[in-house]
Amino acid sequence: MQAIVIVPTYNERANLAELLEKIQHSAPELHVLIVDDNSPDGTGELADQLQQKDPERIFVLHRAKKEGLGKAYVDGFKQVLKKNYEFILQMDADLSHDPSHLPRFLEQIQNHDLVVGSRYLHGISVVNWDLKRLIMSKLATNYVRFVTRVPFTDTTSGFNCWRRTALESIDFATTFSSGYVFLVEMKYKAYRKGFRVTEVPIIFVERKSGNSKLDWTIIREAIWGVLKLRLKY
Ligand SMILES: Nc1nc2c(ncn2[C@@H]2O[C@H](COP(=O)(O)OP(=O)(O)OP(=O)(O)O)[C@@H](O)[C@H]2O)c(=O)[nH]1
Ligand SMILES: [Mg+2]
Repeated sequence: MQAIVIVPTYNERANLAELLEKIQHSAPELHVLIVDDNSPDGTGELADQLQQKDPERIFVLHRAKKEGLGKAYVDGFKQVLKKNYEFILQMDADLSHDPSHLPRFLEQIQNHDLVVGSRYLHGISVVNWDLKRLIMSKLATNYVRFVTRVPFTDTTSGFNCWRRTALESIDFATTFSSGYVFLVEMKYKAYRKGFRVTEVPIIFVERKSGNSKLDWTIIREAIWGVLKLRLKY
């Protein structure tokens, strides 16, 4: 199996070692690419140390500065597409995405081109979110479905698995969003191109430390970003 998971990190020093251990436990053959944006808490140095312990399986891409999740992913995707990986996963570093779900993605991608991890496939599978956050996330997902007509129950999910051909079809030179909308933009483009998409249920656990960064600026950007996506593509 030639598969790799890309994990973008910004100040994830407290979570990274545990995450890598759990990935190895659940999917021992899966390679990992950590894409760190020069985190001030030293996540990048820790990533290098972990890489040196397992250089055949763990890789690190250091970026100069924080530019948002989307930009980090674009660089990560470009790097892995130069190698011969057939399946490319993406997941958060803060343990919100449980690596025990990985085998399910790898199973489903055998006969699909994009597998989306959904928090809303069977009711709501989110742990430790307050009502406000839950309502905002559900509203966001329904808004995206309404505007773009994508069939996903979780349109903003960041836990996904791509077949190489689907990922290659996305022209990263024209991806315009850097934050949450990037996750919507990629799913929308793959769906519009007719790739075989499906969802698997995931349980999302809110990070234990740190506050949510969701604020009105992000929400405003997301509302416009999704409209722009629908109008442009
Ligand atoms: N390289 C890089 N990674 C980022 C950046 N912003 C966020 N990340 C990472 O992307 C993943 C998702 O970001 P989170 O901060 O968990 O976003 P969230 O889950 O919506 O918000 P929280 O409620 O704070 O967890 C995490 O692994 C972050 O470390 C960035 O600018 N650059
Ligand atoms: Mg998070």
